[in-house]
Amino acid sequence: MPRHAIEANFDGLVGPTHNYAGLSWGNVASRSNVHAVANPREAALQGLQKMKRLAGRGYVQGILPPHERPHIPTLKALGFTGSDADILKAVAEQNPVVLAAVASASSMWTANAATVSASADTADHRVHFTPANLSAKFHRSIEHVVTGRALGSIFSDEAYFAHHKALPSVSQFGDEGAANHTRLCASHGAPGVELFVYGQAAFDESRPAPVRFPARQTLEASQAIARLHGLTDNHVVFAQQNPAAIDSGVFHNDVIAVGNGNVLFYHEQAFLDEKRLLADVRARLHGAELQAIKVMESDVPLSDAVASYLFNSQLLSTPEGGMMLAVPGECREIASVSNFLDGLVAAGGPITSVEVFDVKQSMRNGGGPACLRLRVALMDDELNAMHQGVLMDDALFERLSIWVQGHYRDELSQADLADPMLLEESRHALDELTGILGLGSIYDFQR
Ligand code: SUG
Repeated sequence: MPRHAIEANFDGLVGPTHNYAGLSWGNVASRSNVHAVANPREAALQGLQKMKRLAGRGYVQGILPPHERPHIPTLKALGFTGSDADILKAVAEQNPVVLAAVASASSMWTANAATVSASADTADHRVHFTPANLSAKFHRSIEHVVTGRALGSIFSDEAYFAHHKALPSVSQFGDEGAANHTRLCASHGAPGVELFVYGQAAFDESRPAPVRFPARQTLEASQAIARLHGLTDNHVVFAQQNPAAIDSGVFHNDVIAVGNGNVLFYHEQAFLDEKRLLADVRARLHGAELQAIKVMESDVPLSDAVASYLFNSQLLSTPEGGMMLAVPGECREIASVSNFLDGLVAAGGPITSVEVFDVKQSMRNGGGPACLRLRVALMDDELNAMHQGVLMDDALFERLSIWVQGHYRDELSQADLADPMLLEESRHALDELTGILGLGSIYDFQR
């Protein structure tokens, strides 16, 4: 009998410096909204609404805090000196793109925060965490240190939880975390198979690779994480993403596929060798039967899938035994996708309902509902052992809504990033936040 377990979803709380800087080449939305004026307050409230709705449905919903931005220690490491205000002035004049990078609120997309392996799959039967180095993009490569501190603070009991350092921060070990990692299983507490989807084999130039946009996850990184987490061959499958999809704007696997339980929902162009992937997964499902739901190009063209973020949805088991697909609002604005979703539910398959979530502020930077969350499968005793202060309920929702209203601006442009007051406001807000969530001192300015 598998032990009882749940899947907790940890959403990244959007930070006070949320802005549109066009930093992610290969991410269509980020590039097309470059220099639009952002609304950090609305962004954070949209995220909180999403968390509240899911928590209200009985899902275990956690929060990961935003990071300190603009990140002055990174600017100091790059040779900027003087007071914080001097540093901001100098970088804004000399290299505004670097300022935008160290000011990005990108830690909100916690699907990229880490890879997490369930204790039912790992050799030592602990839950394993590896923060992603995110080495493909400078603005994201500075996230893993604070991500590691936050995860360490929340999952501190070494009897249940094991933490690893991020992989070496070079492109050959580029790691984008759970966005390229899907756990398939009979139930959350049962042994499962962890599917790692990579964009490129870094040390073998003879293998296919995208030509237009970068492959952000390498096979070598995925293999290293599987080793670190103690995943034996019968718990792991490595499969290559279709390079043509990456070149069409699918910069992470979670933009073209999502899985939950024994269901894998994906676009026909998702994988380089789909047949082999399905066979490899089926051979390791530990008694469960894989249900593959393939979406054909003739029903939903890849460009519509990318524009709507159909696959960047959360697929969640319902108490009635079905599954709910939590989609971004954009899915109802594109006819092919909206029609497909109606047909999907009417067909009477494993996906029994579709619910729409408004995360537009995040979507404009290429982050849908699934980008905003990190999944952690937890047995009952592991759930009890983690820090409870980050779990969403009505009281925390109220508290955090007031906190956002009190600290966040409702307009942020690129010029505002150099404002020393923005840094002050953010630090003040985050200092209060670690108190509300009971996380201790996780930020550099608190140490
Ligand atoms: O890494 N966008 C993020 C979006 C991440 C989405 N995550 C998943 N698919 N799991 C990225 O490309 C844009 C920031 C800017 O341009 O200001 C950005 O970092």
